[in-house]
Amino acid sequence: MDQLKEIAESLVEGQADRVRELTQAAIETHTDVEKILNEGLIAGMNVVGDQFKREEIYLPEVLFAARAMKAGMDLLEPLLLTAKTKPKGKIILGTVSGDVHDIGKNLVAVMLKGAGFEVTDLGVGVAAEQFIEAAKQQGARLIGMSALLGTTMQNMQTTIEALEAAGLKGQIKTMIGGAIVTQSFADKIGADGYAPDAGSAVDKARELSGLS
Ligand code: B12
Repeated sequence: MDQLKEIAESLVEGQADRVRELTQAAIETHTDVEKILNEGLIAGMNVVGDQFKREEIYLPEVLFAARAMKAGMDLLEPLLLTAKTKPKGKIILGTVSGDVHDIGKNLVAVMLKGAGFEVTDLGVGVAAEQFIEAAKQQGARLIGMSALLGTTMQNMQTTIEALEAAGLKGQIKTMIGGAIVTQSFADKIGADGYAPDAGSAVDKARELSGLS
């Protein structure tokens, strides 16, 4: 079977050890790292997302798949981080309050670091004040927020409103993403930018930092 397809299928089956083995083998045979990520790991996670939506699988299976994804990501991350460029600016990143989904946010962090950004990742369940405090402390001009739940995406707006109340909107820009987020939602809540995936998150961060 095609190597990348096998990674995707093993991820869907939640076999972390197998995903680690296959990812290592793909790296050793010089398969393009972004191809391993997109056509192996992310492709597998997309299948998991569809199956979960159709209720063909349940949370435990999703958790196993998430663990398998992490096993592969741990190997790819150092390779994605071989930054060829000098620092491009600072960004504060996190998943909003009430939300534990961090796979996509972690990918965005890896790609941003790879592109030369200095990333402070606050992790998951990050409150508005934490985003703003960190940005002030680090002198970052950009905050990136991730949300995957209908019930937590409003928390992105809370951060933007808090920035406005502190007189910092415009000075500190906001970029949002996550499977549930759309450009029209970003427009509605007054976010400065939206990106649908980790690759375009880098382009958007460059644009918002005045680097493109
Ligand atoms: C894995 C997963 C989980 C794992 C998370 C593990 C982890 N460490 O992240 C676990 C099992 C813990 C989980 C729990 C839950 N989940 Co869940 N989960 C998923 C699943 C299957 C995949 C998400 C994922 O990792 N995708 C892969 C990554 C790479 O994609 P991504 O996150 O979209 O990120 C990309 C882009 O969006 C973008 N991006 C992401 N963040 C950012 C940030 C910025 C700044 C930018 C610019 C871009 C960007 O770039 C990324 C890379 O390309 C989705 C299904 C789906 N289709 O999304 C459901 C899903 C998100 N979960 C869902 C639900 C309902 C839940 C639970 C409430 C279930 C429950 N009953 O308990 C809990 C909530 C827990 C909580 N409080 O957060 C629903 C949400 C529905 C909704 N509209 O609200 C979904 C959509 C499934 C479904 N169809 O029902 N889940």
